[in-house]
Amino acid sequence: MQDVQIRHDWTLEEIKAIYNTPLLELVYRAATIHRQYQDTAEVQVCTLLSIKTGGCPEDCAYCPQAARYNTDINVHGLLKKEDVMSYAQKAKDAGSTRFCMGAAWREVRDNRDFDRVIEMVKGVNELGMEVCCTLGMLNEEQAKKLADAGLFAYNHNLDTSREHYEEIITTRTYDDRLQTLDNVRKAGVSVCCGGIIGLGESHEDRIAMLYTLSSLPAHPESVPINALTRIKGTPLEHLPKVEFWDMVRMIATTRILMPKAMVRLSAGRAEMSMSDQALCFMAGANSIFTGEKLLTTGNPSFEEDHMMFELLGLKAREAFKTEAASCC
Ligand code: SAM
Ligand code: DTB
Ligand code: SF4
Repeated sequence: MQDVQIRHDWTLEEIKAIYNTPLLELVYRAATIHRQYQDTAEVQVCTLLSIKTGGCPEDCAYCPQAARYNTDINVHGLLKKEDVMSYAQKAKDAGSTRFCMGAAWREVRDNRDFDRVIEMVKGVNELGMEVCCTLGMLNEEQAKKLADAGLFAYNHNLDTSREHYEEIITTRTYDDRLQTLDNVRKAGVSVCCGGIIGLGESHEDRIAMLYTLSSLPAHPESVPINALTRIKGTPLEHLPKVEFWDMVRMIATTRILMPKAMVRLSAGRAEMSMSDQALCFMAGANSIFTGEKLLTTGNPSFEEDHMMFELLGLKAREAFKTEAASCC
């Protein structure tokens, strides 16, 4: 039964009213929509791998991979395809259906490293996994090359509201981000785009980010919601920890605004109990990153997630299932 219209014209006032609904009522409403559009027994299981870590010229204030901050990460150049393939196979064997390769690049360049990433995309696609990349900005031609190699999705986050953005990143604009999303869309690649909470933004900023996402001509097929992982050496290391309840509120609001999207409970799971995560799934989250690492920080292990799925009666969503994810 799908009797709620998909809307692209939510107003800021409407989103504010949803976001400010008393929490249990909000969770109930989101859970109701979730049931109408998604198989609530299923959670998408994705695995991340940082294929090029650190040394990034950008100034994203949350990120340990920016060269200008003094952080304790294992900096390395582009991994070899064989190492990427063996990690992807391990992820597949552990039940993961989407493999996301991240590079600490400002943008994709037409060079040998990009050719190597194309080969990695082909290889992981041949494993029968949904391949995702997050490589920074790209143009339409580069997006098409990735699509031809078998790229399924591209992750490029808005991160926060347009208003708060300049407090966080000055080396590229909000419009640059929207342009990359448009280039990805034009290449026929599935869009993965969400943000981070806990960057010192206001509730209005969170609402404004959701407004931008839900006003896009097509909703992103995946919307990752990250809690800031506070990393020593970054300008945001001393910000307060994101309240778990704020994650629930954000997830539930996202689910109501974009019923067909996969809403991904992303960074922050390592600090959540199983019952915290269960409430996030109840509120409409239906995707996670699994595997002991996100890009540079810790995440629950495959084994812990298997136990959680068993306990909550969840099963991994199969790869390339499109009926609930194709957005209008
Ligand atoms: N360099 C590429 C880019 O920025 O587009 C791709 C990799 S970048 C690390 C991918 C995303 O990870 C960022 O846009 C941000 O949303 C998320 N991220 C990075 N550091 C984070 C942190 N400390 N806490 C939460 N999310 C973070
Ligand atoms: C997304 O929204 N979250 C992931 C993925 N897309 C690339 C990254 C989270 C990174 C958390 C900090 C780290 O591990 O470095
Ligand atoms: Fe570079 Fe991406 Fe980190 Fe920004 S988020 S500093 S672009 S790796």
